[in-house]
Amino acid sequence: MIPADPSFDEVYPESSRGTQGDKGVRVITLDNPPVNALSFAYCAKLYETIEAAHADDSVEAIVFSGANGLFSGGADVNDFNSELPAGAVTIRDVIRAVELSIKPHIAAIDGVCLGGGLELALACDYRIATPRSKLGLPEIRLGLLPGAGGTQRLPRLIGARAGLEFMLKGSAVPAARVLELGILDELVEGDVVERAISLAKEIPPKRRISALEATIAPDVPMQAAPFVVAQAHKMVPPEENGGFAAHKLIDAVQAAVELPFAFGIAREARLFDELVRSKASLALRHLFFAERELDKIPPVILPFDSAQGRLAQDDTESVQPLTVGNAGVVGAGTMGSGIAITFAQSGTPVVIVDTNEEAVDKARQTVMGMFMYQVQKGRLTQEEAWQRGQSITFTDDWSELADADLVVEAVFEDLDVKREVFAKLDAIVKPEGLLASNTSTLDIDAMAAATKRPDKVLGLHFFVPANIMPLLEIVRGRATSAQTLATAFAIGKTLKKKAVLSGNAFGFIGNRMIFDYMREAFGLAEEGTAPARVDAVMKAFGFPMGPFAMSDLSGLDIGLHVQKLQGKSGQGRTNVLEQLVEQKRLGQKSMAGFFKYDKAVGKGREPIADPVVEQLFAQEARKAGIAPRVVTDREIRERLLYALINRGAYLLEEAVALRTGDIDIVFVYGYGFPPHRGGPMWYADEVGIARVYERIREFEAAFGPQWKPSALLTRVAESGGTFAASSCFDKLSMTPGGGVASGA
Ligand code: 3H9
Repeated sequence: MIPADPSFDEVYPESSRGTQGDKGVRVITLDNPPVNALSFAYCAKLYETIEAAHADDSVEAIVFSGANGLFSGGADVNDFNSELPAGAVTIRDVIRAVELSIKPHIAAIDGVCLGGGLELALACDYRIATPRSKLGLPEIRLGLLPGAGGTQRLPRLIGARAGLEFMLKGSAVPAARVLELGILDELVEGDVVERAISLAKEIPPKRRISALEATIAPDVPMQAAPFVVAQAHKMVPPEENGGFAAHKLIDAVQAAVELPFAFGIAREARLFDELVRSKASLALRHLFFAERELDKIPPVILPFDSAQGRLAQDDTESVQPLTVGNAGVVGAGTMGSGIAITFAQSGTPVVIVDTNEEAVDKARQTVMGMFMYQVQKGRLTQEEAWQRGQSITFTDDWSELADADLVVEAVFEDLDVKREVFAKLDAIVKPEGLLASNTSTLDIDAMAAATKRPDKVLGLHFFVPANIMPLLEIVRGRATSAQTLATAFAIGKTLKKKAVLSGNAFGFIGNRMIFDYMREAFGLAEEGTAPARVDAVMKAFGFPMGPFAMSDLSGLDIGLHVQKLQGKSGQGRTNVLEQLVEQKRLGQKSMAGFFKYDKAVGKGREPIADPVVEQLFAQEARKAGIAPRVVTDREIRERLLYALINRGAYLLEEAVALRTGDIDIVFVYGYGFPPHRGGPMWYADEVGIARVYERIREFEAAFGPQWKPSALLTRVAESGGTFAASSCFDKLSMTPGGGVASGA
């Protein structure tokens, strides 16, 4: 018995109920804005619609299509957070109704077709799509597996190896490639629904992957399929370190290889249920939604007009971003070149300027070399590389920036130098152009003050290498306007970055937190723990590299420079960092830093423990009167991670970060925090805020005031709550540009 949903007619438009094509073809259009998600409520009505078509003798065939510019984004991820309501209709029931019908079904796909949407299509007799369509089973990215028959139908359709690869990658694959794989039957240049109707009128023979057709497609001989499955287990990360869903997915495909269809479906459902409750999936689903929150900016943070006693822009919804049709970059070093490549990759013409010809030539070579490398790797065609090269102008003539809609400066990290650049840009760039700094630490307001357009000044903090790293911190100054911010988020989308808003505070979100993390790593080394051990513990937690290898990668000279900018609060009770820099141990780039590097080991990127550095730490610690301590792996983990969490809580309290999810996105996409652990703030909730707080108090007693717990952390711990459930905004009264008037 399917429960009725009385509000459906209001919620879902007419097209959801199906229209009669001529000669008995019923077109059922998935229409559940914004992404036609197959929620329980929507599936209930879809099920009714499908069953009505099945019961109607005048309907000879059924075509599924999608409204809102896509086929379907899959099952509604929100539904997974609650228990299945009694009598709920799921995508599995819808698919079963399709499967049990003797009438032919055709999926007419135009646009995105993902997850449960593709599983519905897989249950149809035919699948046709427009060339712009993209199809995928991305459940693995949510720590899940395709749970509506995908793991059973796909291997039967295209074979175990190809099916596994498709599902383990979880990408949205262009239709042309999906056709090659054999998932689609036809690519349709014109109207895909029209084509599906005419195909349906031919009443095609059934081509359905179901209980009736239980054998697996032969991309590998049947005998080899178990071998493919066994190999796959070896190729994915271990279960406890981000590979939980992958192993379950492989188990499900093994069931497709070994068991009759109905048994395979049952196994898939059991494995899906296990995953949906797993910590890793909860964490990944948190990140999915956190990512979609990023550009939702509460008006409370916008510039405050103190004379009027109200926000300068009182309606963010109505703010339209400016169009950025071309961009400029100042500074042709590694960072500037990377930013220019990022713009070129997105199809935005860019001018890159430096003061001397030598730097400009070097940048030209770096950028062109990068495009050629991508051609060699098969990621770009010669023509694409040529086009990208053409879209970048290299020059030492600053006047070429005059027409730029946006200029990003990426010069030396020195406030005086940057202020000079901003003053110069203000005089050259058209008045409506935005001026951004790529600083990783410095004061955006001080730069804005060097211009007559502070409302158009902001930070755009890219991460190295800028053309590869997905994170972008958008930094708002006191005067940055809502329109400037809206434009920055639009640019973030164009550049395919995860753009996170930060207040204007030293180090913004990511670096400010990483300084505390590094402080503890350094402290542990000073207390006698080898850098290699600290790194090993953090790698075991899931980071791709530990803190010392990360420092070596970014450069010890850079670390020392930042430490000096930080002043007293900088890391370290000893001068080990200074000494290493004096010895020209600058990190990976000089083949020695905290670790040694050898070209023969891991292409010179593999850190090799160096007793010399351990001795240096011991010697300097003795001089500074730091007693050696024996620490457990757990303490190493706690000190590094809880330092992140406490600083994250301060940043929320100070409204530098807007939401815990924003911080988590920064750490997952900018610093390699293991995604299956959801980011530092999500992880804090998982450990329990009370427990984190208690340890932080112990560290405060043992190590000093740098461990003072934040007021927010204290409040959440005392109330027995979680970060996820506590919003900063309802408790804090904000002042312009990121300050907080009272922490009450
Ligand atoms: C699945 O199918 C399991 C099955 O195997 C069977 C189980 C039994 N659910 O990304 P956007 C929302 S698991 C709920 O900004 P775009 C999103 O939160 C699912 N909500 O748009 C946002 O809401 P808001 C497998 C969803 O155009 C709004 O839609 N499928 C879902 O850049 C717009 O999203 C996936 O993993 C969803 N499935 O990209 C696909 N999808 O406006 C996940 C989106 O309130 N989705 N929303 O912030 C995507 O990849 C992209 O959203 C999509 C659109 C490509 C569809």
